[in-house]
Amino acid sequence: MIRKYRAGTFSEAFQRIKEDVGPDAVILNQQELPNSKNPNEKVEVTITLDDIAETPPPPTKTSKDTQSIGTYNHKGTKTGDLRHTIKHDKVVQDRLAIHMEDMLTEVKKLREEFAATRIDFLEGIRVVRSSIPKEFRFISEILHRNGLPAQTVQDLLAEVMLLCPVDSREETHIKEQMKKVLANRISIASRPRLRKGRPLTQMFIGPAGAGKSGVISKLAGRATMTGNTNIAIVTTDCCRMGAVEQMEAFAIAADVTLEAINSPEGVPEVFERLRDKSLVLIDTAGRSLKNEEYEEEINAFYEAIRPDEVHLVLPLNMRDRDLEKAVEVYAALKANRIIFTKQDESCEPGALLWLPLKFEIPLSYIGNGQGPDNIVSAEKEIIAEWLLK
Ligand SMILES: Nc1nc2c(ncn2[C@@H]2O[C@H](COP(=O)(O)OP(=O)(O)OP(=O)(O)O)[C@@H](O)[C@H]2O)c(=O)[nH]1
Ligand SMILES: [Mg+2]
Repeated sequence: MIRKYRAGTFSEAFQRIKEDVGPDAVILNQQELPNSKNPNEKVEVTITLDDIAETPPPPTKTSKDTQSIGTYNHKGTKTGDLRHTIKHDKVVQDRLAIHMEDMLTEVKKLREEFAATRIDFLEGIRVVRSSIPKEFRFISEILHRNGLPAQTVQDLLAEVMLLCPVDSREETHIKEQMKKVLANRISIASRPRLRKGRPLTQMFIGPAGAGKSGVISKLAGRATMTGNTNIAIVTTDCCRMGAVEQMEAFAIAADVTLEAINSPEGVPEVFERLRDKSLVLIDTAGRSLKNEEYEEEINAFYEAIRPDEVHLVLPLNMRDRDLEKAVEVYAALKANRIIFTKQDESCEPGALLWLPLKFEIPLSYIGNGQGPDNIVSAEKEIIAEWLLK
């Protein structure tokens, strides 16, 4: 509600306002009325009785009275007439102060919430790391030590924890359950089947020195020992000095047929001769992975022979990243089985689990020494035991 007071002087107007309204009045405007003929209406003061003025009244100028009011106001001198102006400023200030206080409270609250969220987040990470119940820590350490990736270990632990409720967490029980879980995950190739009328053909490829020729002589030896003497070895590794001679020495000793093929063109003739064999093991040369000619050569032999199985031979003591790189290259060369050699020399057998899973190429054999008998068909339980040693 707005009211206007006219008086001869501002002092009179303020006096009347004070008498009428008391301290609640808020002065909106005050001005002189120079054109007024009435001596009792020389000034006009506009007030509002609402508590809050949306905007402060515009500052008044020029007149002596007004000046004096302004001076008073700024100096804060106590006069009954100025109380309203002071009160108006104070209301605005109070409002602003309350507003600022609200904002500060809000900012404080947000800061606290942010700090709490950050702590939760950090706690969350810590929980993941330290949430392995103490009974399972020993097995977690074994798996890490054996070269299994952290994520795989977490997954395995989660599965085993479900199988081992709180009242059955003895070390032997946990280990047994882990062995089962591991065995379930290990990827093994189906066993090769000999058939009548056509030989089973197994080709062996892989990096230089991986153990390809060794695997072939071990498998040939094992076959003859178990009564299958109708086998042959074909070697395409004819360029490397002494490679053929080395295989020849073995073939003579084991009484196994050996054929050497210089180029893919020689394949039909040789395989015609081997038509009645039950098993043909094909050796290849090991060359640098970056050698494109080598890739072409292996591809050309593959196309000419069309073997039933292509075994990628890799040493288990190779570093993880090198293993991955090798599989990337050789998978393109149609490898569909993985053989790990040098298991006896490796102290981190984790790749036996993660590599076949990652590339979806199952395991066939594992070489575990330099002796002629040091080869085993990949078995889930045996590998699971190695991973838990
Ligand atoms: N300790 C151990 N040594 C092995 C194993 N397999 C192969 N070796 C050794 O690794 C070396 C290379 O074996 P090879 O069979 O000649 O390897 P390769 O892949 O035919 O080699 P290239 O024909 O040159 O590409 C030899 O000294 C083998 O005795 C194994 O399982 N354990
Ligand atoms: Mg060789």
